[in-house]
Amino acid sequence: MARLKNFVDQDERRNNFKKIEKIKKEKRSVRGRIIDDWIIDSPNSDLTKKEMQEKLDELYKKGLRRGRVIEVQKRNVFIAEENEKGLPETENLWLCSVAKRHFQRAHKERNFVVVGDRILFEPNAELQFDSDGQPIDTDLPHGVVQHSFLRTSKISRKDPMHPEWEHVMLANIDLVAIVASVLNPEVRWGLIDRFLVQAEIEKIPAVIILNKVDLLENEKLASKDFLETYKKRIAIYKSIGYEIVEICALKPKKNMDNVKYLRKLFKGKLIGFAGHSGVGKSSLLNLMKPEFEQIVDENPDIFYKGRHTTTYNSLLQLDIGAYAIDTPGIRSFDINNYDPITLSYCFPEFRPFKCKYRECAHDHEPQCGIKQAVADGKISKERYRSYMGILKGVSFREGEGDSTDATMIADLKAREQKRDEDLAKEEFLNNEIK
Ligand SMILES: Nc1nc2c(ncn2[C@@H]2O[C@H](COP(=O)(O)OP(=O)(O)OP(=O)(O)O)[C@@H](O)[C@H]2O)c(=O)[nH]1
Ligand SMILES: [Mg+2]
Ligand SMILES: [Zn+2]
Repeated sequence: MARLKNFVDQDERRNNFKKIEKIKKEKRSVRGRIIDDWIIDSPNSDLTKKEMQEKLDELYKKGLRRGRVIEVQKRNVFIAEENEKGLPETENLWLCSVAKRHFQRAHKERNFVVVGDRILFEPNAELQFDSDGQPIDTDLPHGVVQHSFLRTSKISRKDPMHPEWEHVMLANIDLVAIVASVLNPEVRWGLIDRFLVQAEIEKIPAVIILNKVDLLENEKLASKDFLETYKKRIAIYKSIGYEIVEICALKPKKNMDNVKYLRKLFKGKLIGFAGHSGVGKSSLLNLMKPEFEQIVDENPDIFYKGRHTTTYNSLLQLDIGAYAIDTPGIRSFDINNYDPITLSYCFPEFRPFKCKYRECAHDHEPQCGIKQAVADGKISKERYRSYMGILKGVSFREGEGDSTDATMIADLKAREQKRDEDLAKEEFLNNEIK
């Protein structure tokens, strides 16, 4: 949900036309000039810690302030000023644009500025313009983002439109909540595995939240086979040591223990919520008492329409003493290609087993400790398959636990078709009886 609405006065819009043209011209003129002082604490700089602090103190003296990006709307960045402890004060908001000299970089990087980023901004009373060049009228004080701090962690994927680009989805989080619904839409274990790999790479703790467990009681939706596989999967993740919480966001009173458990787990952290659209990320967040309710579409069939209810990433303060980033559901989650050693490390249950060759990809190599462990039932076949899928770069397209748009939509369509056929059959029978 967009945190703040843009109020555009139609008449003023026309009057500002000339101003906008002028600004566009200025923007064009800075292209071609590369001044890369975006990351203020870049690891490439040879400043000592003390020198870095002096550099920062100088900037603070000049009037720059520290802030946290809480929402990005096209070219506008909503910032919450950080307090002494480095925590964002979400009641102290600023509407900022990014300094023009960084535009060159912004053109090349999709995720130049991401929700969760820590930045330095300069208070400034200039009028702000949206991506269509329209002025924005808000009560918020204005500023210009001058620098960003290096991200301490991130969850990213390959940009679905440009696989060679990285799409950073979450930045500077302390915990990633991987949210899936058990059914409607059906849990995609492969997607969970890919999120876990990203969390392991970045050393971010993760919790798997399985929502909509109420649907497991519906025999039409949850067959015996489904339930069996489902229980087996939960046991697998638990045995590896991952936190996994089953919940029903619609009936919190019925599973208060788990709600309380999550509240305790979340306390004092910045949690990034990630998962498919319609799995209940916003519904879960609402149980954590956010500063304002996240919009949830009550229509249980929303996921059939492939439309997102949450449309922007946004950082919220929670009443339980934590922060959360709500994200719009993703359709596909294709991660970077990793070499076998790095990828194996991201499967913690693989770590105790040794192979003959250090470079072993655990594929066709002889005397492979991992394959032996799979054969001995010490590593689950399912997770091994996930590993192979990610290694070969096919897991997001085919195979078990797949989570692409294409398969998800095909799956939903097949179910819709079956439902229509059942209804037609019922109708036909009713007519026959008459
Ligand atoms: N049966 C059932 N439905 C639920 C539960 N939690 C949420 N829902 C429904 O699932 C739908 C999607 O919930 P949201 O919270 O909007 O899902 P989201 O993950 O935020 O979706 P996006 O914002 O599109 O990414 C809504 O219609 C909710 O009412 C649950 O525990 N059980
Ligand atoms: Mg949502
Ligand atoms: Zn091996």
